[in-house]
Amino acid sequence: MRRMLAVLATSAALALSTALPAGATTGAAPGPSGSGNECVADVDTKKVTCFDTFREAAKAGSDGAITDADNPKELNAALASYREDWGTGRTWLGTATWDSQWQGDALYFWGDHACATGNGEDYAWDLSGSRWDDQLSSLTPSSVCWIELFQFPARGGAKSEPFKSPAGDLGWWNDRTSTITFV
Ligand SMILES: [Ca+2]
Repeated sequence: MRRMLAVLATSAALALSTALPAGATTGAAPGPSGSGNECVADVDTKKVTCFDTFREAAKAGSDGAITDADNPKELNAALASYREDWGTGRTWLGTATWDSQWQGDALYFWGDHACATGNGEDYAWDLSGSRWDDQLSSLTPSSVCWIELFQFPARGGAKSEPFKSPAGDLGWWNDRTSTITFV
């Protein structure tokens, strides 16, 4: 099992190094491939792929390393033990959902490292030009990143306080986010 995971991690790193756009930290997300409502947003490649179930999305986001997580709690636990074993690997950063109380279409953000300690931005995702622009209504930060929202594309307009725990109702921010960042 460990050997298989190591091979997976290596091939994922190779795939990443060829697909990573140089210097790109934001940019309009391309349309998703796949037909489900559970969508993986890869912050490194900017690719969105959708699935029918949380479990399938978690498996894809982790490049096949996590095969049996059915909710954020199970995913956090699986990733924590994965990091203990391997020290690194694909990481779930947080989730944004279309409706309040974590209902509707979900965008699961994945990256190649956990957010660094402190308030510096680790990742940004520009929602403008995608169907998620001005639609987010609830959030679930992972255990390794906080989430900050911006009103307009390219970190424009109002900026939220960091969301450090799940928020089922975004208040003023309901349907107003165009850039999401992970800090
Ligand atoms: Ca909404």
